[in-house]
Amino acid sequence: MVVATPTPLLRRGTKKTAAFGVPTIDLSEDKSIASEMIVKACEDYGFFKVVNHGVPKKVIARMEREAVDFFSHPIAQKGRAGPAAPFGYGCKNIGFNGDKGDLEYILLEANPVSLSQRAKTMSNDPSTFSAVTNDYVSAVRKLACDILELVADGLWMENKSIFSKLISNSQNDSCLRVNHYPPFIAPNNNFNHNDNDDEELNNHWDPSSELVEEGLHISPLIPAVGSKSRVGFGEHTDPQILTILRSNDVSGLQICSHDGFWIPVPPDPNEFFVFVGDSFQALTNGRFTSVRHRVVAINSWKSRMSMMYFAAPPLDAWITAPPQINNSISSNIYRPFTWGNFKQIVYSLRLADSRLDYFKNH
Ligand code: GA4
Repeated sequence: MVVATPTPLLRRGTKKTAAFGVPTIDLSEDKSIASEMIVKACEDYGFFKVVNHGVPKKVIARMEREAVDFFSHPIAQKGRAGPAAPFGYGCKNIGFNGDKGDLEYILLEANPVSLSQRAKTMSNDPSTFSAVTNDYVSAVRKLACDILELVADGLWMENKSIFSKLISNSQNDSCLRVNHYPPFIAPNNNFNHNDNDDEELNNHWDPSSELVEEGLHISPLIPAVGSKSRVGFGEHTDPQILTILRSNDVSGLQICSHDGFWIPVPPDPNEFFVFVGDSFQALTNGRFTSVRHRVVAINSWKSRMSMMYFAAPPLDAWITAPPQINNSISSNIYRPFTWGNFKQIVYSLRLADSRLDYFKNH
């Protein structure tokens, strides 16, 4: 059985509110229904959740343990794996153009050679770190390929691996990111995380002053004077084809609906969330749209940790819609570009920018 939308979420007391149930696809059941539902979710939201995904619990738990262990180290030790340029350990700085967020993170190239090199700066036991990370990457890559094959089926493509082959290619440029957001306690109960007003970024968090107890991070109270909420990771779309996200049980993720509502997504540590990226939007000639999302600090004593696998093709792969893609628009919206061309634009712009606009046919 394919699970339809569960409990709708209603947010009150905000300017823009929305009712939304995360589209949920059960991958263990009937393929033709699952592929139809995935295509619909990609068209309507660019976002969905998968259950019965086939990624072993052990693989997830081990990856989480390695990441918790890494972030629990003193800042001086973590700093040895940084600064992120773009790979390695980063704290508050995102990208190269001044974007900031209230988080620390690691960004890793998702291939065994780079992982084993990087592991030397990340762990006292590099071979375990790279083995665990490789296992996680292989499992989520398999999940991403399964999903892309279902999409090809749902779009009536003759070649079912037309999308999946891009990310299973040995030269794929995929990466793995682990984000760690500090706990946040709003002052005076005056916290409204769904507010669409201008938000101020409160950058008072200092990871070196954090107390760590068995993986649970308790920070000193963060003065949020003058700010209604804190931005963990600012709004953006992901440039790649598909993103596979898993988080612990701390909320904060919000997605933006096509009509401009910010919708909180309840965390689900047992399942994966899937995001359509910009490259998938181009590959489907705009039939799918990449989902804008962000992470805001939610009242919680516990830190949020999320792991994202960004599935990308090789640098020289062409991103252009195959002729069989049919949508209401007959001509190609975008000029063909390689993933390498696109990445250059991505890194020259700010986090929130709409990068695909640079490749639009006029
Ligand atoms: C957003 C999605 C992924 O996290 C990421 C990010 C990348 C980075 O952190 O280095 C970028 C951002 C992301 C898009 C715009 C540029 C590049 C930071 C930034 C400001 C790893 C990616 O591929 O693009």
